[in-house]
Amino acid sequence: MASKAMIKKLNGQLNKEFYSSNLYLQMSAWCDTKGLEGSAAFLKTHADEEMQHMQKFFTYITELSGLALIGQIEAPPVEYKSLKDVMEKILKHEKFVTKSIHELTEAAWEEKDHATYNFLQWFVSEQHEEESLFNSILDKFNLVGSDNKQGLFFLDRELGQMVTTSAAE
Ligand code: OFO
Repeated sequence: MASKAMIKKLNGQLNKEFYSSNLYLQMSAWCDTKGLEGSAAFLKTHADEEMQHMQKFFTYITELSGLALIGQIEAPPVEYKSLKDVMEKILKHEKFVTKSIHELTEAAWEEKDHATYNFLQWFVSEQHEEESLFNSILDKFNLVGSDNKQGLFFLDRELGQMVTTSAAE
């Protein structure tokens, strides 16, 4: 059985996942207004994934007979300098989430809460994958250079294709 302190921490993470979803959805809206339709679709799919992460915490807390608490969620930023700026901010945010998941995992280990420790392992892997994904996207931006409009066009198209590919899997 998870402690009250652990339920509180899990609820904290639930709200971070909610914020992640809102952040990526807002970024998707920004991309749409800039004609970056591939990136908008990619980010919208990513926002949906974050909502699924939120739901995983919601379900787990409920299974523990805890009360899942949706708190006040901060509004995400609305303006971005460029698509590269969006991707840099995502990577920074994902690093923040990774740190938070690792702190939770360490707390579960210290409390000998094996079920929660086990539940969190999925998120440890997921964070590793997400950081690696956004690192590779940023590598491509660095390859084409920030002022290369044709490069941006192809990157946007590639991001859009990533949605089609993952939907087909
Ligand atoms: Fe980006 O994985 Fe959840 O927050």
